[in-house]
Amino acid sequence: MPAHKKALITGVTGQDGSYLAEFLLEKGYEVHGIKRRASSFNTERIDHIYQDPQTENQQFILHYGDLTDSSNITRIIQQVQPDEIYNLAAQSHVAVSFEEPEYTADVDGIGTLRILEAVRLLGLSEKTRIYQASTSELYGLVQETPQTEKTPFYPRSPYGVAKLYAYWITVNYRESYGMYACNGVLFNHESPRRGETFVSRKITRGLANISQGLEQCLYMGNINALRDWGHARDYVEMQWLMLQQDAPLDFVIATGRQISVREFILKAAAELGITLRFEGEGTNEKGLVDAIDSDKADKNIAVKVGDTLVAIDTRYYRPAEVETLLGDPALAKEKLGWEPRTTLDEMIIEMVENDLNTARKNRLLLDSGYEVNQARE
Ligand code: NDP
Ligand code: GDR
Repeated sequence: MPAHKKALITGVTGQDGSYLAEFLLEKGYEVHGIKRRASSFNTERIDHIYQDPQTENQQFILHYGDLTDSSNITRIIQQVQPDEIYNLAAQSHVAVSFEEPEYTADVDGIGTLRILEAVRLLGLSEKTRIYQASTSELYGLVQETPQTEKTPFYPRSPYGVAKLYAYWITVNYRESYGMYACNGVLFNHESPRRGETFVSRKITRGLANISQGLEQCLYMGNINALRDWGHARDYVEMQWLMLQQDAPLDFVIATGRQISVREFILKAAAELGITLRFEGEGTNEKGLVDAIDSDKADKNIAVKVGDTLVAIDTRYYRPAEVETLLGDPALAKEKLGWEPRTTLDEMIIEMVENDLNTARKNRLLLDSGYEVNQARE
């Protein structure tokens, strides 16, 4: 690789953006990232790799920007002249997309078009390769299992629909203008850096807090949903690999295994040594979480707060749900030589350890008479 290949990452402050920036810096890239202006610092995930603008030979450079602002995006791409663009920025929360559908369409759908069009208009179509963060949410109401690159799409949320537009506009620019642009259809991937309101992190953080007496109850939505969960650190490597091929191709990235949200809760609880308790109708012998039944929760009979540790709160239900996702990563294995390294159990242990550390620190602070304020939703 020639020295100082340049990459531009949108969404660099997010989970994937932070792992990808680390990965590319290690590979010797000059990495540019787009961060949003916020009223408080929003760079926690990348603070450890931050380089002052005064640094000699600065390799990690941040730009203020927003995918809703075409002129800003065009100017940054013109200035950076990137060899590779990783479009990771998105309003990425499926449930929130039902509350902010128009904004989600603007950022997740049209935002992708803004990048493709900027590259085309700036005459960079031959130089700049583009990775689009596509998603298993495209499959939505699944038409076949496991899902492959050929499975038909049927998105079930404003997020999924916006990402469907982004998927096809990426394919369209590739076919129309010969651009090296491709979609990574990634299944759920998590890590200790996962946003706190996604289900995996909500579980590990909530149960870690419960184990330290900082919270009493974990309120969940549809715990029967099935997902194919991998580790974000493994998945960003594939994002890079997809841009190093002779020709652009879209790939499914998944582990090929699925478990339910309910099982995820039980695994995290076991790691923390918590016996989950549930009091209310339908208590059963196997483990009290098994007694929580989404259908009953609809009728408001499965929830009893008090010393209950896990309860269903229908506020976390979605207007339309994606019940089951299971990916087949055979093509990625064959053509990219890619396989996930981290097992689900290893990932859960890593996430639990991280959240337990924080919970213990907060416990210590509280016991020493200091206030602890934690964001909740
Ligand atoms: P995160 O939510 O952790 O990160 C999203 C990033 O996008 C953040 O840096 C966020 O900035 C930024 N962003 C949000 N809105 C805008 C905007 N209007 N303009 C510029 N930047 C914006 O997501 P992940 O890292 O988990 O996911 C990365 C990408 O991959 C997303 O596109 C997501 O939809 C997609 N994806 C994720 C999967 C997963 O399981 N994680 C699976 C499949 C696809 P800020 O920090 O300021 O909020
Ligand atoms: P998802 O991830 O919607 O698959 O999108 P999320 O972790 O939010 O939900 C996974 C499943 O868990 C169920 N669930 C809950 N979800 C949340 N957030 N909170 C709860 O309390 C809760 N209880 C049950 C959900 O209903 C769902 O079925 C993620 C995002 O990263 C997207 O950006 C990405 O495209 C897809 O993964 C692949």
